[in-house]
Amino acid sequence: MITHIAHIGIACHDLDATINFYQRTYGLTVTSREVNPEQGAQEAMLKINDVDGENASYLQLLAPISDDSPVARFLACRGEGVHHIAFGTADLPSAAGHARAQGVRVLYDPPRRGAMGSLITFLHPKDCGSVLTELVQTPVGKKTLNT
Ligand code: CMX
Ligand code: CO
Repeated sequence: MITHIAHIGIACHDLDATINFYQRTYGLTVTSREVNPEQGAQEAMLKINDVDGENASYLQLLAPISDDSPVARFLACRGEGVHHIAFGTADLPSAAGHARAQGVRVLYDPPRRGAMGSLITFLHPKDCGSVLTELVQTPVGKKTLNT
């Protein structure tokens, strides 16, 4: 079952400049900044709401660290903008299995490591009305890798 919007992923060329825009314009602050080599991206998580724990919502700002990464290819084809939406769930295998049973391609099985110690998988955008969709499970009682 999906419980909340975990984050909205935004692709950008310059991570520092984009963080600065969201700080300046909306007063958002960076909860976590990390590099995910497997995803070929450096990223910053900016918290949107006041909810702590598993059900918080974030903006995920993404810049590529390699030219053959999904974010680099997206930037080359479409330019900066919304890259994906991420739904939160307490049971990722079940949510992914439910989507698969509807004929939606699940890209990672088993799930991989996402931002802040989460487990993630993606649903193919061609099966989701051209929306790249991520499913996220945050470890219970754990807000970030560092806590
Ligand atoms: N949103 C919507 N459609 C997208 C898309 C996106 N982000 N990325 C690609 N597509 C579409 C393309 O427009 C293309 O459509 P057309 O055939 O109509 O032109 C189609 O998907 C295939 O495009 P492609 O460039 O050949 O595909 P890629 O090789 O880039 O692969 C995908 C697409 C979804 C399999 C790949 O981006 C992927 O594996 N994504 C999951 C991983 C990821 O995005 N990681 C970064 C975020 C990490 C995180 O959130 O933590
Ligand atoms: Co994401």
